[in-house]
Amino acid sequence: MTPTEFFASLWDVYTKVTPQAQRIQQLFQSHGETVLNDHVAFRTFNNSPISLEKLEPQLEAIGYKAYGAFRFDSKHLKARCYKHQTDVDSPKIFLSELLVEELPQHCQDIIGKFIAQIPTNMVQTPAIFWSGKLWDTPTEADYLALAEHSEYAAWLSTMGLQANHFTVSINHLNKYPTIETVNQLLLDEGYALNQVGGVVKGSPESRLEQSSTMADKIDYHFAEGTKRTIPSCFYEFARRHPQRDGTLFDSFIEGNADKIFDSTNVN
Ligand code: OOG
Ligand code: NI
Repeated sequence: MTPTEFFASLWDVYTKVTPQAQRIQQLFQSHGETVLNDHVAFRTFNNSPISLEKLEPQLEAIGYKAYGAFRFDSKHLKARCYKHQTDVDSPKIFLSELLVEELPQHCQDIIGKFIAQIPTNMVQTPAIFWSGKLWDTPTEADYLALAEHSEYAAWLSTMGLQANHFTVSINHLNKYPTIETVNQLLLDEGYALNQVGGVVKGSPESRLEQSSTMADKIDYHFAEGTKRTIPSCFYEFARRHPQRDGTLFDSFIEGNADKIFDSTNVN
């Protein structure tokens, strides 16, 4: 599988639950822009058949290599970022995992029920990254119990493995060269932006500025038969700045990422 095929499949699955991404991409295109992706991100459970460690070889299989590692203590997460070894225009990948053992016991029990349903040899090809939820539909009670302690866990219980966001590279836009012009366009079009810690995460001095929409909402039918509108996936916008040596900063920033995660919050 080529990276191009990998991202095309991811985009198909992602835009089915994130129609705003398709619309916003078309909005940029209608202004003459070519939209390139800076990165995509995935979420998973540690100590499971789909842990970061088990998924990583499938990224390596399409030519990717890890080059950074991150910790989010209050969210009980760790993450790594990956870039393509030869194709500099191929989107970067951000892969995080929930440290399940750090959650309260009742949350661990709920997540344990999901993990127990995943075959131990589940990860065989890069297509695992759009396989969605690999367990039975959760109950609304379990979903809400998880959301109280980990929004990430609640989101993952319903959405599973899929790109939780694509990210427009502002560096490749012409008419919207700054994060402020991008955000203004989105606000003018009526999109809700993630406001946690301010709309713009990061600064030119930190070499990375980011903003994101709040996730689209989908109607979800829980195991009890109840229906609720829940967050699906979101769209991000990133502008990278040159470092002292003139090259663009190409990693991620924990202080920014911590707030981007909140784009799928229920509460
Ligand atoms: C990932 C959040 C981090 C970034 O660009 O810093 C991130 C997530 O929401 O799963 O994508
Ligand atoms: Ni991101």
